[in-house]
This record gives sequence, structure tokens and C-alpha cells, in this order.
Amino acid sequence: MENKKIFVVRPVLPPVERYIDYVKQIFNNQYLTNQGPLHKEFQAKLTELIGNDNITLFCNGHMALECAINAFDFENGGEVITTPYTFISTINAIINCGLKPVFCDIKMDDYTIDEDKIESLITPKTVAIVPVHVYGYPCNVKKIDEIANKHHLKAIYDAAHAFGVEVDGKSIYNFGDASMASFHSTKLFHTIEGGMVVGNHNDFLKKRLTVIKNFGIDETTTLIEESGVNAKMNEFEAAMGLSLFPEIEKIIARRKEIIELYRKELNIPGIKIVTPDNTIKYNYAYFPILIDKEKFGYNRDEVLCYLEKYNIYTRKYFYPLCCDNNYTDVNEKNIVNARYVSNNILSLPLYPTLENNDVIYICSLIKNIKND
Ligand code: T4K
Repeated sequence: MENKKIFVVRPVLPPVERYIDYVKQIFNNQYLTNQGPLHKEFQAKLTELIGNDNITLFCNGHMALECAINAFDFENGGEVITTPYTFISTINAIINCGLKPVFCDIKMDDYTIDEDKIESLITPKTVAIVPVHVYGYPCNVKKIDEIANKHHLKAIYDAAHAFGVEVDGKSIYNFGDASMASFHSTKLFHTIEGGMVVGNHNDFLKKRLTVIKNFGIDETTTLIEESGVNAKMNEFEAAMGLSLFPEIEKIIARRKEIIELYRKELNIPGIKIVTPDNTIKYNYAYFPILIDKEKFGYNRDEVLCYLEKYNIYTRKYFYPLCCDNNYTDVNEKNIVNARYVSNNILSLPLYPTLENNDVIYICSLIKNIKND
């Protein structure tokens, strides 16, 4: 066991024959990218699953989010209320659109943006709210959508981690003005690299994004409507999504089993594990533990280093905070919880092929940690 390396994530893969069958189709029809037949088939499957046909596919989650924000044509310098407790992609997408992130604190019970603190950060310059369903824990979408409507702001969710999550029996992607998904290889469902934007209210976003992600070319008029980018999903990526599609429920079920085992084994003082609200359908995307040194005896960095000695590679998702760079400002008083969580959180290995024995081994190392 000690020589085996265990990473925080291993990509889930479909049966290789299934992927090869799709690749053969690509070779036969010689359509490799630019909204080919597999792209269309994958989009149709997602439409059915999510119950929304305003879906646009992208080459990755980052470009999906950046293009979604861009599509609303916010005035340069507009303020966007968001969380510092996320992957840096969220903040870079806001900044790359010429906007300014304004950081709001998170809640200690699920690390998502504190909806009760959003309104106090709204100024005449605020144009949007970009909350993040971090680890797949859903933000308070109903309250946030209400605030956005009341103040005429757009709610654009970074739902990179939230594939498969449902609130009130409907996909999480059906809240807000738009949501982005990441289909990166490290996600529970993926297309190698890939992403998606789901728009709500009408098909404005889908039309806009289809143009923006294709250099700004509007194929319906052959006009170049605006300066765009190249952010299209290719056929090999769509093939991976189609190959993994039949596995989604199995993947989520196995992740649930692993998390339940972790929870049972790690029921010890000083280790806090989030319990998502039982009214939602959760996707078991990550397994973060919050370590309280006073009660546990060791801090997060000590646990990380100790596990590494035994070839267990955990990750500090999310440290440092996304406001800790030289291109954004922050009021430290507004991010007290985020600062604490970022300094004490550790994501443990989680992927369907992780064996129960591996989980028990990781937990026994944590429980028996010592200075050696
Ligand atoms: N918004 C949020 C909230 C996000 O979390 C992300 C991405 C985005 C936006 C942007 O979405 P994308 O543009 O990525 O679609 C990873 C992922 O690259 C990134 O997708 C993800 N979030 C972020 C949280 O994590 P790293 O730097 O931790 O990945 P890496 O390469 O170190 O991989 C982690 C472990 O996984 C490695 O120890 C080994 C293993 N691994 C990884 C890959 C890629 C494999 O075994 N095989 C593989 O192919 O960023």
C-alpha cells in the first residue's frame, strides 16, 4: 500500500471500445470540429438531461464563463460581486471582461457566498453577481436570484463543480441568468477539456454565445457582428462526453459510497465535514475536510505533508484565496470566513476507482498522525 501513489483525482474513463466506436465515426465522416455531428448529439443529450435547450458547448469551462459574462455587454469597469473562495478562473474571467471583482464572504456551513452579505456590497457600479457552487454545494440560488432581480443585476453562476446537482427537483443550471459547467478531466463528468453555458429566460444567450465562441461570425447572416474568440468544443471531446454519458448515475453513486465511508471513518474531533442540505440532490464532487488544529492537534499543512510521506497527494482546494494576488483589491473585514477556511481546508482523494481499502488507509493515517 505504501508504494502506491494516490492522487486527489483520477479521471473517470469510459470503456475504451465505446470511445473507439465514436472515434471511428469521426474518421468516417471526417468532421473533426466546428459543431460536427457528435457535438450536436452531445448537446441534444445535455438538453434532455438538464431540461433546457439554451445550451452552448465550449472548449473549456474557463472560456465558457468568460464568454457568458462577455455576452451581457456590461460597461467597462462595472463591479461584480463574487467569492474569493474559488479557483482563480472565476476571478480571471471577470477581470478579462474589463470588470472589477468585489469580494463577499462565504458561509461556514457550506463555503458558498453568504447571500445575506451581498446587498451591502451593491453600489451604483454593480452589474452582476457571480456566485460559485463550490465543491458542488449549491449556493442559495433562490435568495441570490431574488437579490439580482430586485437590483436589476445579472446572476451568472460558476457551476464548474455542480454537474448533476438538483434543487427543487430541477437542474441547478436552470437558476440565474446563466450558469457555466466545466467538463475538465478532473471533474466527475468530463469531455477531456470542455465546458458549457446554460442560459435562462430566452435564447438570447445561446444565439450570442454561438457567435462569440466562433470568432464573432454570425453564420445566419455571414456578417462579423463583433470581435469574438475561438472557444469551440471539438468532436473528440464531444465523443468523450457521449461515451461517459451512460455512466453518470454510476459515477455519482460510487462517489457517494466513498464519501459515506470517509464520513464514518473520520468522525473525530477537529475534522469538520459539510453535510449538504438533504432537500437537494448532491453530486459528491469533492471531499474537503476542515481541520481545527486546537481540537485535532495538527494543522492542515501538517496533515498534507504527513500524507505525502505515504504517497497520498491531497490538495489545498482552495488556497490561496483568489483575492491574494497583485491585481485585485479586498477589504479583509469582508472575507473573514473565507480566510479561515482557505487556511484550514484539505481536499482528500475522491474518484470512482479509489478503493474502499484506500479510503480506510488514508483515514487511519489521519487518525494516527504523529511527528515522525
Ligand atoms: N471555476 C471553478 C470553480 C473551477 O474549479 C474551475 C476549474 C474553472 C472555473 C475552470 O474550468 P476549466 O477551464 O478547467 O474547465 C484543476 C483543474 O485543471 C481545473 O479544471 C479545476 N477547476 C481545478 C479546481 O483543479 P489542478 O491544477 O489542481 O489540476 P492537476 O493537473 O494538478 O490535477 C490534479 C490531480 O489529478 C493530479 O495530481 C493528477 C490527477 N490527474 C490530472 C489530470 C489532468 C490525472 O491523474 N490525470 C489527468 O489527466 O487544476
